[in-house]
Parts: sequence; structure tokens; C-alpha cells
Amino acid sequence: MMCCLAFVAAACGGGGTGATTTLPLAAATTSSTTSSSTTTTTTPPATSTSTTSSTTTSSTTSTTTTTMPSTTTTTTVAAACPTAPAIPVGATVSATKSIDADGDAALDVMTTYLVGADWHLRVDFGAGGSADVVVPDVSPLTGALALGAFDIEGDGTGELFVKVDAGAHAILVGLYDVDGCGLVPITIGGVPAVFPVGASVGNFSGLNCDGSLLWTFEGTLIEGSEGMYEAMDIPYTLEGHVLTQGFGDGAVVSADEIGPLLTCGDVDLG
Ligand SMILES: [Ca+2]
Ligand SMILES: [Ca+2]
Repeated sequence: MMCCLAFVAAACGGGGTGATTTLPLAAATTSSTTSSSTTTTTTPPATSTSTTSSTTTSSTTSTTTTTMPSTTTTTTVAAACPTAPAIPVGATVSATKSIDADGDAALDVMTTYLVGADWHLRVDFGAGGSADVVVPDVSPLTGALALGAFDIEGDGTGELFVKVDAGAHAILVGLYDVDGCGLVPITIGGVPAVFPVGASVGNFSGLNCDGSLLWTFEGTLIEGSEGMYEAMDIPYTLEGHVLTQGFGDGAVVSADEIGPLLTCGDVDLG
């Protein structure tokens, strides 16, 4: 690593990429000047082949210009993302979370805030730069709330969980992904994915993460029963920014068998 950095630094010092180095090497082109100052001839030349005995004073000047093949070393280093405009003065920040969205092990800051009528989701990356998007379809009654991040499919990057609405017994959770230096919604069937998380006496719904799949679960109180629910678990695979529903599994469970409603690492219900 030190070798490569030093090499790049030297190349930069030479004026950037494609530098031409001029080195004094062996003569390739020679221009000479020869002058005779004193000549004594004892035998006239009969032909062009001289038998001249002479005293000659010479001076020779050699100039060599050699162009070496240019050497360019390129080191790929992940460039920091550009910095989005700062959160405006007067904006209402609803939540901040310390997460790792881009998977570089440097903690990033996830923020939700309101400016005018627009709710924003923002990530300030630990490595520098930031991403900031408007979250559409946020309920004005609840606002958007950063809940945290978890690596749903286990690819090293954290998916962002954002509360975007709330109903009678559950909040609605949207999901976002880092895409380069931007943020994009995770979708199902071409529309942003939104999942209910919450419970009442008659219903429950939640989210689980197992490190490779996202699971939804929900249940409805069986009429006339004593605390028994007809429940369903459904797995989803995440590829890129798209969730695909798998085959669900149904069961009848008691209220005591209903676990935590959101189990995806440090993601909380806000
Ligand atoms: Ca990070
Ligand atoms: Ca991930």
C-alpha cells in the first residue's frame, strides 16, 4: 500500500498522468562540428584517399534526446461521495441513527427531517459525502422517522428502515438502499415496499430478519377463540433493490407465541 501511494505521488509530482521523462542516455542523434586549425601536407593526395599527415583540433558536441515510454500507474480508491446541501436552518429533525449503510465499517448518520411539506431521508457517510432524498407519501400526521438499518440479505450493506405512516394499530415501515452515492426505495412489484408493524387485541403484524431473508408475519384473532390467532409467515428475498415474495407458511398460535414485532438488529419502532 505504501509502495503504491508513493508511486502515485511521484507520478503526480511529474505533472500528472502520462508524464514524459527526459533522461540523458546514449546518443541517438549527434551533431558534430569539426574544425582544423593547422594542416601540414607532405604528400599531395593522388586520390580521394588521403595520406595526409595532419594536426587537427576538433570539438564535438553531442546532444541526445530520448523519449522513454510513458508509465502511468492508476490506483483505484473509492472516492468519497459529494456532500449534499446541509440540512436547512429551521428544518425539523425527527430522528438520527448511527448506522453503516454503505458497508465500509465506518459509521454513517441516518437522519429524517422536515422542510416545508417535504420529509427527507439523509445519510452522512463516515467516509465523507452524503445522500439526501425526499421521502414521498409520508403521512403529515406521523411524519417520517429513521428507525435504523440492518443488512437484510447479508451482502454487507445496511438497508434503511423508515417509518412513513401509522394506522390504528401499526406503523408503516418503508425500506431504502444506498445506491452509489444516492438513496433509492426498495420495491416490491415496482412500487415502494411498505410493511405494517404493530398489534392490537384482534391483529398483529411484524418484521423479522434472519440475515438472508426478510420475513413478514401477521395474525388475526380467531373469532370465538380464547387468544388464538391464525397466523402467516412470508419470506422475501432481496436482490439489488427489489424484494420478491416467497411461499408463506400458516399456523395457529397463541398470544404467548407471538414474539417481538420487529427483529432486525438494532432497528427499533421509534
Ligand atoms: Ca459506512
Ligand atoms: Ca444489504
